Amino acid sequence: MATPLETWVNEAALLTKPDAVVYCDGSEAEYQRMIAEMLRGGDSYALNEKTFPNCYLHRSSPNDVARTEHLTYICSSDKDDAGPTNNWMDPGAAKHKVGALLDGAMRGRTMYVVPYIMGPVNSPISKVGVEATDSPYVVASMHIMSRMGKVAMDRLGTSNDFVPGLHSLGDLDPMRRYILHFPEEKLIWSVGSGYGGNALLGKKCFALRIASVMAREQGWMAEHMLILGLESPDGKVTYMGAAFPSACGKTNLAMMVSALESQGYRVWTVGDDIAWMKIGDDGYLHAINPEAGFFGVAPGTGMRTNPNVMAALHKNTLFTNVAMTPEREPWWEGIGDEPPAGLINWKGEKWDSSKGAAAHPNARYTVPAQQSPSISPKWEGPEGVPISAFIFGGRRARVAPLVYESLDWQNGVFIGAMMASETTAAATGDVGITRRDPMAMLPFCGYNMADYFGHWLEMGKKIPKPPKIFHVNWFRKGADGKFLWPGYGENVRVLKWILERVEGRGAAQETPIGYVPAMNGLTLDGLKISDEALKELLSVNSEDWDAELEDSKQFFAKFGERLPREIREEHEKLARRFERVANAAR
Ligand code: OXD
Ligand code: MN
Repeated sequence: MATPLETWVNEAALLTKPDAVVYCDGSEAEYQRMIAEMLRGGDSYALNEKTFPNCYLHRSSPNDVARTEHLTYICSSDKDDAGPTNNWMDPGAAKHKVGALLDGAMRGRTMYVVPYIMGPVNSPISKVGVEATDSPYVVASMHIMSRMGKVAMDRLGTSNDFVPGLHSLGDLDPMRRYILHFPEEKLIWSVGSGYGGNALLGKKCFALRIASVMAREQGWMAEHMLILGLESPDGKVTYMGAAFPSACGKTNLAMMVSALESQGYRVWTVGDDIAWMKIGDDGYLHAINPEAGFFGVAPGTGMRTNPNVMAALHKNTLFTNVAMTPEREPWWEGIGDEPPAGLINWKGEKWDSSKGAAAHPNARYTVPAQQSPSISPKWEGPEGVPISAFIFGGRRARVAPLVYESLDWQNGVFIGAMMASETTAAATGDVGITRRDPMAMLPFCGYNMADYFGHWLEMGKKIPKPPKIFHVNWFRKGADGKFLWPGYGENVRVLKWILERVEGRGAAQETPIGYVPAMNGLTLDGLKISDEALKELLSVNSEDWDAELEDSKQFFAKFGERLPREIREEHEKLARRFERVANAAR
């Protein structure tokens, strides 16, 4: 008798009509076969074998370089279950419409069946997914980004406990591109794109959109969070999860080389993008990184911003839409040197500065996580790591101070819910527009965000030792338009304050938005920063916050009656705290 996996694969093959169906085993030989297939396809190139062994450059179709949020749908039976921040399609109508695009889409191609585990192989928090795809680039990327093939088959056996995802490149026409999620069925369909976030279905589609639904149903959390461990001089490691929107520095923070290393503070990487968390027997929320690799933004990455990842990228790495030097080495803006003569841009053209950026602003590297010198010895521990702090953050030129701590869990959930950030190149659309992005999950929550806030509030009641909640902003600018804070390795100074607050220490001042470091609260030795800049970085400007209160009110109004009462209450309390400060100053 056919197993549930075979039954699903047979149905998928009946629809897409591939010439052949190949079950992937996850072996090195299979990886090399995929690479050979990519090289034959003409859009991939081997890089310099001496300096970048086993590294390849892939050029995607120029109209397929980022996540396409406007073509991403949640297909719940009831539109309200998708909520006002998601695109919605009726599940039947979606299957009809996109089924027609998938019908025969794999003719002349091979369907690769990729069984994969999200999370460490033996972790009870991990889950199995299966992606059927006609893209060798996707298979090769899944080799790096997940534990796949035989290990996943062994875990799955004959069980039906897996999330199926059907992916076809289709004809790569954005007019026929859809990324569909069926949250009730726990099914994914993606057609018309080969871009990572749209096509590596284990990542955003499963590990966030579908998993967020499962997490609410089953009492755990699936979040768009990096996971790091901060080691203190006594050798103790305190783990933190941080949610920032796409391309706001999660990877750099997770892999940071600490500016306070000589004082004994060091950062260990557990994950750089996604955290799955369950309450452990010790009362802490325990986090695993469901992924096995980093799919990071290349431009802006260099020895100054992320030396650990630069060390990791010299072998076994797939680069997408970066530029290439005459020595066949990858190159991008911000790598640290001037563009060399003879550079070929991401489109494969001879580059000169009149052609704009040489690498696409959302060019990526896909690299095994274990290659990072900063990888935590605990990163594959089946029990996950206990989380002591959550950090929310965004890209804000004004408004949010460098760091502040919430008054309590409910207030922290509200801080996450009103998070906003200036948009980046990780998704198609305008760059630099401020948008509300609650918990950095706006593009990734598989259900109504009002219910998602409710789930956070419920979790707060269930976790015996809940993480403390903070907010950071590395991107605040002064009147001269320059960043006030140096960022990168210096961010450890902020993590140190967070650690101290978790331990009940750390000098702070209470403000209407929460606790901000006192002027002497941060460890600043060895850093050149003026008192004025520090004051501005830590200031809470009531005019900015009035505008923030008004804008967030409009955002929350979208959810109508479904918005949890606690969020409305927190909004009112924040407004009242500002009023009290204003009255006292009169
Ligand atoms: C990512 C994203 O690729 O958030 O991680 O876009
Ligand atoms: Mn991300």
